[in-house]
Amino acid sequence: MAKKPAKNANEWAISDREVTRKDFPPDFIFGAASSAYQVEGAAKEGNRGASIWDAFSHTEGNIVDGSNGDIAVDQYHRYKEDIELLSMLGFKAYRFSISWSRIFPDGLGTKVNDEGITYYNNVIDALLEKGIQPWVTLYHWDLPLHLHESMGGWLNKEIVKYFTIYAETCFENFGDRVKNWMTINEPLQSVVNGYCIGIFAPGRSENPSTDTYLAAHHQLLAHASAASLYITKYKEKQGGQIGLGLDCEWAEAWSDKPEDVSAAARRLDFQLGWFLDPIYYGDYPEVMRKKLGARLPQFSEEDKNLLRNSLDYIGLNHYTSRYIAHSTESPDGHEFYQTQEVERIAEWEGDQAIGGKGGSFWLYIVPWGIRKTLNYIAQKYNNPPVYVTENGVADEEKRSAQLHEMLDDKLRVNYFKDYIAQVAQAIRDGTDVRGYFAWSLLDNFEWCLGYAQRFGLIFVDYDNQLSRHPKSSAYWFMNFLKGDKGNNGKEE
Ligand code: PNW
Repeated sequence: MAKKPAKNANEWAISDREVTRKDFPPDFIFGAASSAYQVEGAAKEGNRGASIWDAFSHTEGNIVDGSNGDIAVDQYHRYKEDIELLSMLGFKAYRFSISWSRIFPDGLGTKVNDEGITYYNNVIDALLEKGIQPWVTLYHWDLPLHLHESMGGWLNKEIVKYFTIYAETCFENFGDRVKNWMTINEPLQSVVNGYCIGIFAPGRSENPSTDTYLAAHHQLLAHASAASLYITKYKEKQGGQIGLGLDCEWAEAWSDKPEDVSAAARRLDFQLGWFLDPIYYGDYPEVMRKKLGARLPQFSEEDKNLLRNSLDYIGLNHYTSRYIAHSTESPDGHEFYQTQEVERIAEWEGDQAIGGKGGSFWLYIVPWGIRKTLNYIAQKYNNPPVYVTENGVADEEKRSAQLHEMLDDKLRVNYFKDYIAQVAQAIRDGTDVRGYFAWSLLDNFEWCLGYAQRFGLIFVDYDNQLSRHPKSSAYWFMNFLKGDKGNNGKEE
């Protein structure tokens, strides 16, 4: 394959000065994000039912360091301390998720667990007391285990009904105070890793060529059902908005050859179009229908009606970018990439990588990729409101590092500076970006990678009672949010 000349980073530089809060409109919202299973712990407290992640993480061999989320970073007991930290750093929003099995322990929706309601009421009230908006995700991958075991979870269409009951229970109980909802976080990661590759709960890889698309189909229908219910019954009364959280790497064509250019476009259709085309255009992208044929489920007219206008905003989770080349034999191996006929390239032997290496094997630092992704969404979907609901990087592995070294996270400070500058540029390009959430407030349980991968602005000392220590990146945000930094130190 012809080597692509590496892009010159300067080509994408926006300005010599550091990004400032003033590069964003005053009502642009800055927050930090987390999810229930990754931070709460208290797995057996408060009458919580088990989720698929409890079962998955307790099965030997599934989590690289043999850990699980039983205790996680104990936010269940320490939410006040964590909200105090958010407030100290100057964040105006906290994105967290509700654990479905705290609200309905078996998922069935017959009896609400009052202890779960009380816990989230406490969190919401504590946030509001500090002037921090609660941004609530209803589903961040922790399906009640009973729903999986008794009926096949996301593979059964009945799940749509149970999700809707759960969602409505949350709107009813919390919607007087919660004005920003997200139905589902990253259906793509949850179905590709959960039903094709098998490295996420529920750990299935038996029928990748059908289950993956079926599980995604039901997540879309669950989104549409819950979001339409909110929009028709609660939105006006409660005055809030509801969105869907989608992850997308930027796909940069490996070369100017037509087959690579169309491979990159196809890749974006398999990442974003998969979920957005049904909502904005009434069906899956044509290229998916063509390549998948009967393996791709169909929408009924009723489904299409529910999907249409089922979004007030798009939540974009963005971390990294890849070169994409056409390939009929994808070295990524898995069915999902084979079907797409793409090869994802981050580094090529002897060539320059697409970006610097972040602390996770999959994460390359490509700030311009977020601007391109935001502009792509604006152009393809008629400039809808977008919030960047996750963006961040894991620390470099430093096994023998001292605490003070771990706290001086220069890599992350630079990552945030450069990515946030590109978000500001996307706004100047005309995209309707309205907010930005850093992933993550705290180091936490990074799914199958356990606790070794630290994405936090705040260090959690797993060897010392889970004590919290803000890293340099937390202080960078604090200064940035005060709006008193930048312009090379000079005031405007
Ligand atoms: C997101 N990728 O997952 C999740 O929403 C978070 O819960 C998670 O902690 C965070 O990103 C960091 O990983 C992703 O391979 C996992 O491109 C993998 C990818 C993207 C997002």
